[in-house]
Amino acid sequence: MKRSIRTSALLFAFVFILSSCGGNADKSPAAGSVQETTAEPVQEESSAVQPEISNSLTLEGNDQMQYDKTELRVKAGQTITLVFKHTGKMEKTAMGHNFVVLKQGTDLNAFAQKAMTAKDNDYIPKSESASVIAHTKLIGGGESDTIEFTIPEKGSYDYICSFPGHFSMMKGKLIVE
Ligand SMILES: [Cu+2]
Repeated sequence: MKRSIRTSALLFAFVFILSSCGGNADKSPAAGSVQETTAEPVQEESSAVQPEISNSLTLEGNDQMQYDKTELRVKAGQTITLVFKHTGKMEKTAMGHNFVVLKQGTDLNAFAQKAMTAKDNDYIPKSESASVIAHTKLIGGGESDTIEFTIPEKGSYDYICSFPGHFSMMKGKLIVE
């Protein structure tokens, strides 16, 4: 009993010392405060809003080399209708966009490399056609293209714009549920 009283007295003293130290530290804004840069809340824009499951999709590309959505959700085994719009003003030779859904396991870098050489086919490389589930045509500012396709198997599929240099910026996931 005596011992525990002594311990709590010690504890009290310790806490007191700590808090008075803290007080002193506050008065001198020295080196210690440098490390305490407040961490900003991590914002994950792409996953902040979960898209609804719908097989009626719209997707846009713009003059800033961006898709407006990086995730799309659809149901497996049912016809998907995708309306793809280019909301920019630039010519398709300079800022052309398409939407290419690829089979699982496709090496995106390798595909994009091959696509660069397929200008005569809207940058869809014929040698890689086995990897392509569906694609729109290549469109420029103000244009749109609508396609229909079906994906029987559930899973996560990559989609990209295969215009040269766009794939690093323009890619997303088509989630099939
Ligand atoms: Cu593009």
